[in-house]
Amino acid sequence: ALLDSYIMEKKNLGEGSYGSVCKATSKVTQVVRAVKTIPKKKMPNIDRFRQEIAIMKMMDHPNIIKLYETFEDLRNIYLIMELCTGGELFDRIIQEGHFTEPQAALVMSQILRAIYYMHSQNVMHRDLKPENFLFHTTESLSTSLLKIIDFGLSCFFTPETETKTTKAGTPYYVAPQVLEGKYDRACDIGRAV
Ligand code: PIT
Repeated sequence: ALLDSYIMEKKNLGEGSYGSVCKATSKVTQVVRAVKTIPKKKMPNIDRFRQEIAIMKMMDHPNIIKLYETFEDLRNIYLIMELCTGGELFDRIIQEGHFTEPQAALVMSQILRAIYYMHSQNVMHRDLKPENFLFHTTESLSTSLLKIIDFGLSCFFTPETETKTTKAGTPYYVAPQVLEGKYDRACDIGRAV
């Protein structure tokens, strides 16, 4: 069980649409991870959740959060993930007021690399927004890696042939073709089909 292998901290690392995340230290290796705790009671759709885990376990890219292991007890399911301490891209944009062109280029190239990789694995994210990119460390923008999080709305797709109809995403950011109910992977880059 989780409690046997990790020491969990009480303080929350972050709170998002994805639930609450805190730090935990492995008793064996002392490595510090992020743990997302999901109460089973609040789980509307177990199959969706299983798919989220399957997708995250597949992903292996420097700009996508890593899922290392999962635990389950009577009340909760726990996801042991890579620890990011640098906060959301959203907050960094607000703090800085504006980005220089070289800074924006660094951010965009990391985002596009992650999306290109995800799509090459036939996975679309469907909820990309500045809240769902975390900086790995608190170092400067130019030295800290960006990581995509929250695969709660992600799904598999069949390239070239399949169009999706499920309306998923966040109102302020969702691509127009998603609202129209006919879209493909291009919804992750905002472009209409
Ligand atoms: C961290 C630090 C933090 C939040 C998270 C990770 C959240 C990650 C996450 C990733 C997912 C997901 C839900 C939450 O579905 O403040 O290291 O893929």
